[in-house]
Amino acid sequence: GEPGAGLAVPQAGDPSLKLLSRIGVVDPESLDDYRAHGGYRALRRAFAIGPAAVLREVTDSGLVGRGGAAFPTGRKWQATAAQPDQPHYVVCNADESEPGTFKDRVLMEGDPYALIEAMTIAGYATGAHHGYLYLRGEYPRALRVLTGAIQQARARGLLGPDVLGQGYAFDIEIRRGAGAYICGEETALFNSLEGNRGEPRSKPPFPVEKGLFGKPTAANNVETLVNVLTVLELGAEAYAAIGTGKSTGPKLFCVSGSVERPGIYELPFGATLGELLSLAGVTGDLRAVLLGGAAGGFVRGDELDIPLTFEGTREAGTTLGSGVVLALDSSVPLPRILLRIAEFFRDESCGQCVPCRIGTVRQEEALGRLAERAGGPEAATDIALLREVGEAMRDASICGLGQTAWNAVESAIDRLGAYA
Ligand code: L3W
Ligand code: SF4
Repeated sequence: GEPGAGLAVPQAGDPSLKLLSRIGVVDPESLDDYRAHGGYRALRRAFAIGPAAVLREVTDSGLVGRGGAAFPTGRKWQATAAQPDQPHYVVCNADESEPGTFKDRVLMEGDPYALIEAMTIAGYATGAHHGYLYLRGEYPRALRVLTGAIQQARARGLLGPDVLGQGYAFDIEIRRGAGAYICGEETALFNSLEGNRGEPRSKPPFPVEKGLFGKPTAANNVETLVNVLTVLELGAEAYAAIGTGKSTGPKLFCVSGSVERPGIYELPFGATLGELLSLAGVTGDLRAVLLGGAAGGFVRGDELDIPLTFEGTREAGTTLGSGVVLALDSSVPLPRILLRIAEFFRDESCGQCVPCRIGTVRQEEALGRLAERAGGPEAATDIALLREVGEAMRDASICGLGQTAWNAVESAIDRLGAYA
C-alpha cells in the first residue's frame, strides 16, 4: 500500500492531547471538520491581537524548535520580523528524514489544516506573504492531503490575497525533496528550493537575516509550527506551565524498535524515559535506547530515569534531538546497527567538506572491520582510529551532519561498551 497508511498513534482520542488532538478524530480532507474541532481559532486570535503581540506570546511561551536544535522560536521570529530587507519568507521544514522520526508525517497526514493555519500565523507575525513547504519526497500521502487542503483553504479565503477578510495576503507553495537527508539542513534546503545543489551554506549569516533567495527567512519544523496554535489558544503563560522551565509545552516522541506499541506519543516535557517506554511496552530485555536518532546517542537500558527534556538529556550526557526513542533489546546485534548508521552518514554526506566526506567513509570501514571480528588488538586500533576521525568530523565539518556523524558510535563505545 501507499506509505503512511495506518500510522500508529496509540493515544488517539485522549482528551489531554494538544498536538495530536485532532489526529484520528477529524477527516483530514475536510476543512469544515477542522473548523468544527477548533480550527482557525488561533489565527483569529492572531489577527485580533496583531503581529507584535503574536511575537510576544510566542517568545513568552518559551517554545523552542522541535527539529532537534531547540532554538527559541520567538527569537527567530522577532529577528526575521525586524529585518528591513524585503520580502520576508516563511519556510516549513517538512523534510523529515532523521532515522526513527515520523512525527511530522503523522501531523501532516492527519491534521493538514493545522500546519496551514500555523504557517499563516508565522507569516503574519514575521511580515511574510509567501510560505514554502519543503516536503520530504517519500511522503506521497502527505503531499496529496496537503495539496488538497491548500486548494480548499484558498477557495475558502483562508489563503490568498485577503486571508479571513483581514487584508493580509499569504499563500503557500509545496516543493518536494528528492530523497537527500542533507536537504533537511535549512540552508541546503534553501539551495534546493532555489534550484541549486542541496549543499549547506556556512552560518552566519543566519537565515533570519539572509535565508531563502538571500532574504530574511523564518524556517521552522512542522511540529514547532503546530505548537504555535496551542500557544495562541492557551496563551503564553498557560503554555509555559506545561513541561519544565526550559522545555515548555507538549512534545511528540517517535517510539520504535523493541516495543509492543510503536508509534507517536505526546507527553509534556519532563516525563522520564521509563514512563514513555512503559506506555509503549518494551519487549524482551532492554539493552539500550537510541535517543535523538542517528545524529543522537545511545543510553543504557537501565538509564530509565533520564527526564525527557532538552536540559535533562544534556545533563545526562545525551540529547533529545527531534524526539526519537528507539529501543533495542538484547537480541539486537549492536555492531550491525552501528554499521548501518555509519552507512547512512556516508551515503548522505553531501561531500562538500573534507572531514565529513572522508571521515564518514573511514568510520564505516572501521565499523565494518569491527563488526566482522570484535575484540583483539586490532579492535583497539580501530576504536582509536574511530575516535580520531570522529573528533575531526565534529570539530571541522561545515554542518550538523558531519558534526554529529560520530555521536551514536561514540556513545555506543563509551556508554554501552560496544566491542569491549
Ligand atoms: C538567529 C542566531 N538564528 C541559531 C537558528 C538556525 C536554526 C536553528 C538551530 O539543526 C539539529 C541537530 C540534530 N540567530 C542563531 C539562529 N539559529 N543561532 O536556530 O540552529 P543550529 O545551527 O543549532 O542547528 P541546525 O543545523 O538547524 C541541527 C538535528 O538537527 N538533526 C536532524 C534533524 C532531523 C529532523 C527531522 O527529520 N525532522 O529534525 C541532525 O543533526 O538534532 O540538533 O534555524 O538558523 N544567532
Ligand atoms: Fe556536506 Fe558533510 Fe560538510 Fe555537511 S558536514 S557540508 S553534509 S560534507
